[in-house]
Amino acid sequence: MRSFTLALATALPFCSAQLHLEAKKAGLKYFGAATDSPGQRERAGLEASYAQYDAILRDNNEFGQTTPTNGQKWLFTEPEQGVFNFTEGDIVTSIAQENGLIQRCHALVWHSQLAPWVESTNWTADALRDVIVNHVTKVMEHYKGKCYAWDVVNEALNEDGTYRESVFYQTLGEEYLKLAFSTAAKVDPDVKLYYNDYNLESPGNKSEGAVRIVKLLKDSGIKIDGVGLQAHHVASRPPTLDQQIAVIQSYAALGVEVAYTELDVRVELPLNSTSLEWQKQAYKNAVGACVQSPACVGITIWDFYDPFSWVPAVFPGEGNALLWFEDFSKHPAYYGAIEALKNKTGGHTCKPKARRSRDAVRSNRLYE
Ligand code: 9MR
Repeated sequence: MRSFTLALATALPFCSAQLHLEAKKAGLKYFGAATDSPGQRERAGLEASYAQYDAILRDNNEFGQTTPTNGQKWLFTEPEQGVFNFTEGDIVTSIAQENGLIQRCHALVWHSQLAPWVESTNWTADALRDVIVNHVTKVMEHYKGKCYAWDVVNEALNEDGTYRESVFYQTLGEEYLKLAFSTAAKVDPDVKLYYNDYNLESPGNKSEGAVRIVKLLKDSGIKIDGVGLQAHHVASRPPTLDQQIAVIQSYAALGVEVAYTELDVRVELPLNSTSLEWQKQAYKNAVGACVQSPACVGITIWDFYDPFSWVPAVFPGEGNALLWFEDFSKHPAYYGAIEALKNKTGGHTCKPKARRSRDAVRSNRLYE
């Protein structure tokens, strides 16, 4: 494997490309990375890395877009009924505005990271309608003019395509989706309204569920502009390029746009050259599916720096799902993403520029 890599390396030109720059050349609106407000992302022992992290996030050639990973969620924005707090969300909005980044806003109606009062109350249908309308209205009014898109409803579907039994669905049935989207459209007619979920990246029961949601809204005359593919993939079994192109087409056929909203590709630990190569292919195929699909407007990775990823806490034994290792060297997958972007423009495949760091050698990484 190593001699193969070295042989390839001598034949290829160096990469000087960066993600957002190449994404724009390939016709996308953006390549972005979600980020957390400092209070949420802090990890003991990593304080020294913040400056380097901030510089990469603010490099407009690397990233042209950001999403707050947590700060705009219900738990933070309306922790008590009628009491709104935008402190966490505003931190990321300021980063976006100061650095000219497009902001995707996330997420208005979601069963998770919901303020406890919403779940612990036994609502009448009317009372919960008022709660949804008030939440969507107040949060969207606060961020009006500052978001390219809103994830209006997040993760409403089970894997088999049926509706998740959230407090919203149990009380209102699918009416809650109509209410959330129709309210959102009234508050800000200029922002793109998305349905966002995971495992929507290949055709199947769940993607058909998303198609049904788009149709439900459109048939009722309610505005929906996009389907967000979270794309939390697994390096050993990601969707193929063709599956992703086909499923994007199934959404596009309904007249909505598509975005990769939370892309990451988790790897079983410890890393090895095979799993890093799988990860590279998985990134390349996700990015490639977007650039090859006219309906796909952009790609967001769910943070870019491995230590700030949600993965290890939720999937023990897995990690390194993003594009920058802890020592800030880049994953092979970074170059997979660049290759996919350049393929669109006829650019050449390239080899990574940096030399392998001592750390990388120690952990048997083949790139950098
Ligand atoms: O990255 C987010 C993490 O910090 C939170 O602890 C977690 C709580 O569920 O949410 C993570 O982001 C999620 C996103 O908002 C919706 N799709 C799944 C993401 C990963 O869990």
